[in-house]
Amino acid sequence: MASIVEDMCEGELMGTTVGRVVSVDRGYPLVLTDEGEQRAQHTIELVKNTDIRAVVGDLVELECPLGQDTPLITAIKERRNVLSRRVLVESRSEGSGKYNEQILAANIDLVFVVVALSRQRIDLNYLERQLVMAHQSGARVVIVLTKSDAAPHLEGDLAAVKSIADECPVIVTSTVSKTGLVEIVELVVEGQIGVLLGRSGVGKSTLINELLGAPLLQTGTVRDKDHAGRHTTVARKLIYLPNGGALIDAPGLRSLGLYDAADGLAATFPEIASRAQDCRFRDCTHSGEAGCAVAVATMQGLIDNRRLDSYRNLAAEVFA
Ligand SMILES: Nc1nc2c(ncn2[C@@H]2O[C@H](COP(=O)(O)OP(=O)(O)OP(=O)(O)O)[C@@H](O)[C@H]2O)c(=O)[nH]1
Ligand SMILES: [Zn+2]
Repeated sequence: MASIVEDMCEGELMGTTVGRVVSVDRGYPLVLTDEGEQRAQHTIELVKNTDIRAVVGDLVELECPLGQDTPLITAIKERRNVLSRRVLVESRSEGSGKYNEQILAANIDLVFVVVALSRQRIDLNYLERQLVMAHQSGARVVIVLTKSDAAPHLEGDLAAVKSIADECPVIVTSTVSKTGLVEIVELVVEGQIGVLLGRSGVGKSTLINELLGAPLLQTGTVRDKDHAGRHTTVARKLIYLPNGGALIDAPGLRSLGLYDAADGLAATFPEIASRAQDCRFRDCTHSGEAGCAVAVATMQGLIDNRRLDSYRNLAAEVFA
């Protein structure tokens, strides 16, 4: 790695190179260029007075001034789209917190919403939260149901998932029986970037390792009692597959707060969003207001009660 940096720094100021951010390690983006991966840092001008920082998936311009070991990121190319969540930021001055957007990845073509099959039935409310976030990115959304080798309710779970997201492709996988792996690779064609979004322990890293044919990512064991993972992956990392496509492993995010996700909400609940247009009040929350078209449709059995509750719960967060 040192020799790459030395080569780049040879002579006067080298020209600008463009690279892809493949991970961010303690604030330092790791950037892939034709010369390999290099640890880089933002120029002061770029980050002064802004929260803007390079994230995984970003295309950045790099320069390496004479006498400087670490290449400098002088610009972040305009992002095609982002996958983001809402995080609570402690504010020292005000003594309280405020919500901010945290961009998890940029310039993505696919979001794989990953859910593990198990003895327990799928948590549809949580799946809907993941779908809102995924749809909000504007990327193509694919649901991946992992661990089919240990799935006593496969048929029922699959039917439940299809009943709430019939427009989304669903891929059932197992790294034990090698099921569904080809289907995933076929979606992430050369030049495309997919993100794996799922709870800790659902098998994201194992899946990527299997697709690579090499144990690049550390994987964890799942606690038997509650099937929760141990958050083995520490940083988001973009990994190139042999076919030239790339996958970003987003480690088990403990919270999936929704940030500015009205479009994602409408895309996840089309049967509610379409009827909400006929509600008397534009800001109707469908919680008993007069002239609520969603309530009428629910009474007619056209909207499922659980779906409406889930929608209201997520909408309260989105429109807070
Ligand atoms: N039976 C079975 N177990 C699997 C499968 N895929 C992964 N596992 C197991 O599930 C556990 C968690 O897998 P990981 O790949 O570490 O999960 P992860 O989603 O990357 O977790 P984080 O990195 O914490 O977000 C490991 O013990 C894997 O061996 C599968 O297809 N079948
Ligand atoms: Zn209404």
